[in-house]
Amino acid sequence: MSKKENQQSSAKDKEKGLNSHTANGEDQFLTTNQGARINDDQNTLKAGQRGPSIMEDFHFREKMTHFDHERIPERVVHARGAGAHGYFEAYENMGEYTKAGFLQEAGTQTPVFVRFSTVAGSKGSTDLARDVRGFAVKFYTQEGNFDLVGNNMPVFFIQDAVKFPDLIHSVKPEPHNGIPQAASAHDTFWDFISLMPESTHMVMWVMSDRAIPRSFSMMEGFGIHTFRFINSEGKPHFVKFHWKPKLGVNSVTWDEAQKISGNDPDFLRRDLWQSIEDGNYPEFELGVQLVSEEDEHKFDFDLLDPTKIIPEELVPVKIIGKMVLNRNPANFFAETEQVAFHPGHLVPGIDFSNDPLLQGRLFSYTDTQLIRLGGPNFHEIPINRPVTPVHNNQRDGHMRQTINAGQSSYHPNQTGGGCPFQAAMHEGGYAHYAEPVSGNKTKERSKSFHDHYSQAKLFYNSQTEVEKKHIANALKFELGKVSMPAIQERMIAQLQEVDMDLADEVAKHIGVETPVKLDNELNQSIPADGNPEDFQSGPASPSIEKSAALSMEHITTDSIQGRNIAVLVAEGINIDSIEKLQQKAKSEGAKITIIAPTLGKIKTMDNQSIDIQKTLHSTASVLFDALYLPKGTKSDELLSKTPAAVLFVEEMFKHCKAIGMDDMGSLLWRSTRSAQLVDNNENASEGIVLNGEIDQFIKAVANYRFWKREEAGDLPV
Ligand code: HDD
Repeated sequence: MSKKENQQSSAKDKEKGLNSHTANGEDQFLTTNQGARINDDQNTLKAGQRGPSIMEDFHFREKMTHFDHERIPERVVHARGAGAHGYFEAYENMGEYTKAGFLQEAGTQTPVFVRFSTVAGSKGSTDLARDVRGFAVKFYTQEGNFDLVGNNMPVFFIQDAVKFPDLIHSVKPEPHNGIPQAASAHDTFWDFISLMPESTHMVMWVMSDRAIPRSFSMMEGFGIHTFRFINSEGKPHFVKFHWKPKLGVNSVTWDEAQKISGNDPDFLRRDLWQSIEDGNYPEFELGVQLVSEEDEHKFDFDLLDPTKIIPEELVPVKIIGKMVLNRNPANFFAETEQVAFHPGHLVPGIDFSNDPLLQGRLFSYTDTQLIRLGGPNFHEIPINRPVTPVHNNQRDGHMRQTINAGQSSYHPNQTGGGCPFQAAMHEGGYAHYAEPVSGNKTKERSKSFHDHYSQAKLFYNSQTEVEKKHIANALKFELGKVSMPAIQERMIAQLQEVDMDLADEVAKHIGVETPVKLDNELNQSIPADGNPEDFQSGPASPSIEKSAALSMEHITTDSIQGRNIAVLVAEGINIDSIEKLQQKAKSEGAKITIIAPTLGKIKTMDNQSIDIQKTLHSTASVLFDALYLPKGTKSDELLSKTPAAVLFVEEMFKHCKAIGMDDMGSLLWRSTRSAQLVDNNENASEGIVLNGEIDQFIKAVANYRFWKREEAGDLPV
């Protein structure tokens, strides 16, 4: 078998491996765990029909005991998530930079399992919390598993892993009352952040709409840390990993996020599941930024500092492959819950840098799986198994599956003929990059990590006016919920370092007087014996003014794949345009949902009938990407008198989404305040298609948001 065939068969190997552990009760008898067939699963064994239950009922005891132990601890962070299977396909030979086998030949496919997640909320929290999203990918390569455990934002809050427990304690529900769930808008989070100037860059990202994505398939992913690629000659290159979504980067608004959280807390998980069921497979391209060892110090930031990006203007992103997610898990617990990622799962050709956040992570992930998955054998759980053989002298422990035959469980040995052998590098043995290191043992932080504001400013300056406005609104919401004035003041002082207008606007809203003088002593990230002067960040001076890649508005697509278009109807509707729209949407991977005041079938204008999928009470405008109003005199009149229908249209308008209609004289449309705003303000009319032109409407759906409407006037919804 050629190397390529070998790689391509690994997708099948992984599926086969999972299938061999997959059970399906179809056409089977109900049994106990010992395989005995069960005759009665409806009643416990009793002494007489109305008598006490009897201990002897082994079926009842086994069933109940298993149930009592069904729960495992949720992840301490990233507890809520959704997973999907798929494959990664390399575009070209990357041998010049890395010897990693899965990146050596165009067309090589590697099976992957991906888990997207929120960070702060517990397992049952809402998908649309304002939060970072986890983006973890497990590549089942022919050289073992490679895990790229990233987020949807390219930087992190802290520079050193020792602060991770503090960061997470501050954002989690407050310890005295357990409130709030899945929200950063509370005192302890902002207290910590305001005392950690290094978090300022990340705060800008988290306050942007990137923290409320429209879909897991419409967000970027980042490996964040600088890693190393090593080629077959041992030559290293620094590398940063990027995932670029085929569907562009889109988010919802904060008003929508809050309403979606009530209407469908599973919005993002459902969207991922449904897209895969519908055959609209989410796709991301993998990109790398490569920096030679010689260029390590040519930037005005430290490559090892995880609060910094390498602007794409300085080092372009080279696209090297794509990932397609094409299969839903068969069982949420077995796969999505039990999957165990680790940034230290590497293959030859990929290595670490000395980023102190990355180095600390290398300890945490195995440690957390030991408690979460109950022991040292979690690598044997089917979703975690590599497609390559596993042989070593690790033995025993809770729930061991492998039956390790033979006398020898140590190395070197004669009893086992010296097996299993160590692998030389040319046989694929992993050898760590021999980076020269020297220095005193010290807890100091490098001075090259002290600039906390330049890239926060670069990010803010790179946003469009609308994006800046949304950041300001997010800060008003979050800091407005903080009850301690001193915390609010410290945050305004941080914002002053980024942008004076932003700081002023937020300060005014929360009743803080500007300018606030930053009290250096409050920066408690300084060690006990440290001199505060040594830890002072200088004035923000980004080396470039703006970076287009930082604004979501520049990462768009013409595709309407994955979008959900609402169509409002009632008795007497004309279905001609619905059919046209349905065909067009389907051919482009979008969906339409027919919504009416009641469920069931309704009669159309020409006495046909159509099925209603949702009612105005069982759904909400915020769950859809665009709206279409077909004509029909009777239905239009009815809907115009239905307040929920009017609200639906107003909200669609307010959230700047495309609205199309067959007839600009639609009574429903005319009865909204949105229509008046459109009549009186040109800015408000963008994305409103009044002439029944389906192609024009579809173009507007692809454009997605028409932010100018936000300037046209507030709607009272
Ligand atoms: Fe982490 C989970 C991503 C810093 C400790 N992390 C976890 C997951 C993702 C990330 C996506 C969920 C994986 C899954 O779906 O199962 N973490 C990141 C990124 C970081 C980061 C991108 C910074 C660049 N993490 C970080 C630090 C530490 C941890 C600094 C501790 C020193 N992370 C953990 C953990 C978790 C985890 C406690 C909880 C569940 C798990 O590992 O499997 O070990």
